Amino acid sequence: MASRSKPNIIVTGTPGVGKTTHCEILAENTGLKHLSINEVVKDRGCHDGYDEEFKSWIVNEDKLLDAIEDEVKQGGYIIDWHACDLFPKSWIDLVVVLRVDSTQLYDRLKARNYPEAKLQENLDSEIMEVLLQEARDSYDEEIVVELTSNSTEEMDSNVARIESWLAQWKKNSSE
Ligand code: DAT
Repeated sequence: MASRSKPNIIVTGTPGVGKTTHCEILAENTGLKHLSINEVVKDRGCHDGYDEEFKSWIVNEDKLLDAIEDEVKQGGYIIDWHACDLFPKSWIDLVVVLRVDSTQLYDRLKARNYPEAKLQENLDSEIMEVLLQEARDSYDEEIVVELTSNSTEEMDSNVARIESWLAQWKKNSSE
C-alpha cells in the first residue's frame, strides 16, 4: 500500500473522450488536483519540439516524469493524459479509461478542427481500444475501470462512481 494520504487517479482515453471535462468536475468536487499533462508538457518544456503535421508536442517522457515526480508522489492528483503506460505503477491507485462511440468522437474532433490524419488516427485508436489495452497491460486489472462518456448523464454517473471510490479509498487507508 502506498504511503500517500490521498490517492492518485489517471483519467485516460483517446483525445475527445471527455478526460478534461471529467477531471475539472472531479477536481472541483473532491479537492484533488487536476494535472493536465498537456499543460505540463507545454509549460515546463517537457518536449522535443512540435509536430506540425499532427499539431502536437513531441513529448519527452523522461523530462515529463522528472517534472511531475515530486508532486505526484505526494498523492492527491488526477492525471489527465491520452497515454498511461509511462507512469510508474507505484504512483497510481486508479486508472479510469473513458470510452466513446465513434460517431460522437468524430463530431467532437471535427469541432476541434483536427487535421484529417490526426482525426483518423484517433478514431482508429478508439475503435481498436488502444488505450484500454495499454491500461490493462500496464496496471493490475483491479485498478483499471472502463467507463463510457457519450452523454452528460454518463459523465455525471462516472463522476459519482469515482467519488464513491475515493471515499472508500480514504476509509480503507484510515483503518
Ligand atoms: P479530452 O480531454 O478527452 O480530449 P474533453 O473533455 O476536452 O476531452 O471533451 C471534448 C469535447 O466533448 C468537449 O467539447 C466536451 C465534450 N464532452 C466530453 N465528455 C462529454 C460527455 N460525456 N457528454 C457530452 N459531451 C462531452
